[in-house]
Amino acid sequence: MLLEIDRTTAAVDPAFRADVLAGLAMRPRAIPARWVYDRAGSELFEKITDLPEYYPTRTETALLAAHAGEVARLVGPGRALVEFGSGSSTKTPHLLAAIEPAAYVPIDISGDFLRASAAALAADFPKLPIIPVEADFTYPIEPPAGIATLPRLGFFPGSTIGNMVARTAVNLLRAMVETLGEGAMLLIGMDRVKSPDVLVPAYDDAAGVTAAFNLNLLHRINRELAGDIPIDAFRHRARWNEHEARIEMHLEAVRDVAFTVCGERFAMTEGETIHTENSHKYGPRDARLLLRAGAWTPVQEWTDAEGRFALILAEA
Ligand code: AVJ
Repeated sequence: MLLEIDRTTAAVDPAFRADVLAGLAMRPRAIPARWVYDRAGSELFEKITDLPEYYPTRTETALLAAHAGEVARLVGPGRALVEFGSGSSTKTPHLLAAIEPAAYVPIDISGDFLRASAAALAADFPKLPIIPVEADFTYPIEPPAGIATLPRLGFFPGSTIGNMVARTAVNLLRAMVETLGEGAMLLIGMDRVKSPDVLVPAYDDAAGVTAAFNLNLLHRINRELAGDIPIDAFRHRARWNEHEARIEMHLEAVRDVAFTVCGERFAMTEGETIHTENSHKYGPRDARLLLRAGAWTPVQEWTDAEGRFALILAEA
């Protein structure tokens, strides 16, 4: 029998508490994006990927479907495919079918998601050794014994790298060189700089799913950190920051508001925001420069007809 963890009695996550209390005390206020992705947040993100305004997922999936054969030719046979932040792994089947790797190693910080998607893939690829690793991939990871001697191809789709500021992104790319080892290659998805007329609606959709995704952070704080934040005092904001070339998500106070989190009092004035997520966008040169700074050499790249999204293959 498999028992669910009882979340209502679970202890306060000290890292969540520390990040929220420090972030609310900071000016401007900001809470790291990783806390938006609890179970409810991850489910809302899955819904975002189906929205008409949110082009990245379907554009990247189409690129993979169209070019997986060419990727296979460039990376060669017999590699272990290591996917970083595999989540629900919806894009992976295209790649697995084309490159026929010697093993598949999905790495994710959320064990729940990891096991469910590994089980689904196992049904479709019965002969493929699947070795899930529950870990934080922002640090180098000791590869599992099953792939110790295999050359590796890293897969980092979804423009997840866009969540990070350049310094953090470079550190992560360098950690990936360590994790993937000698002769490694990396297939990475990066969203491109484009008109704010396309970008802003992608992060502020008409159906309000992205708003619910962002506001979920306040619900989570109330639930897990004994908060009394009045949710209706906040609205979702998506802003294009031209200077930083990124979409920023904020929670904006629509009136003066005071609340308590973990026994600490906070007051915000109307119009003040809590910065909750960044989504950096990269022009073609920016993308290649970031990869080089992260110790990777770009080999080949594919983009859609409108140049919205890029899939880049690089070697260590
Ligand atoms: C999961 C970070 C790639 O930046 O496009 C989408 C997150 N947030 N809509 C992105 C997100 C709001 C997404 N990433």
